[in-house]
Amino acid sequence: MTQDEMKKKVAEAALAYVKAGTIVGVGTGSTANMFIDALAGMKDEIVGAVASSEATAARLAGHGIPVMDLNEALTRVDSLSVYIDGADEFDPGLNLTKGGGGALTREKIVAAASDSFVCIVDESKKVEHLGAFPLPIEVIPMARELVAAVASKLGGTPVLRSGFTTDNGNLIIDVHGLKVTDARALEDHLNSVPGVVTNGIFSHQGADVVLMGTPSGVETIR
Ligand code: ABF
Repeated sequence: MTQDEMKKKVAEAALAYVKAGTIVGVGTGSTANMFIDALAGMKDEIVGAVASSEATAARLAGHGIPVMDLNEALTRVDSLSVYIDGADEFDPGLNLTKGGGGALTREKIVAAASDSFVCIVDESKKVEHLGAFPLPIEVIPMARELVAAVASKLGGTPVLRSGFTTDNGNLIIDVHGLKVTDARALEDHLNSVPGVVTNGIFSHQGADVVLMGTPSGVETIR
């Protein structure tokens, strides 16, 4: 099975977590795109979807799936029923690194507004410790050098994502070479630096379930 076929299988398996009559949170990236394509077959059963990026909103709308603003959605319901999204890495505690696509802040907001987070990945995303994938940090432009210095002090190598602006008008610093031994502590530490919008560690908003595509089928990890 190719990597794309594994992604497609997990995207389809995630439909089992979509409840009829609810509003669904939808992530960003190639695996999330396959989920959106699969969700199109259920579009008449759900109230709508909240998107974690402009790209996802456009793809949902292209399928005729009603796209709702998060604030509008939360005036109608207390929370979204489920958030379904990919990841760049996951560890045995279901902590994630996300943000390779640059949508980490909106992804974390939509995940926080959802009752559960179903993460859809192929087996290449499984790691013992986060950190092999460069950790993205969304920063307000003025704080770029301040945040880079903090990342260097932690032993990482900060690299500004060239020519990239987030949907929120900010920059991304990708931190290479970090050894993440305590994902929760690192997430909190980086988020405490003024000018950091958020970082790509999802420990507070970690996955409740990971659906991992393997050559022999979809593995469910809780
Ligand atoms: C988003 O898409 C991200 O947070 C992560 O960076 C990426 C995973 O992409 P893909 O599904 O294309 O591997 O979910």
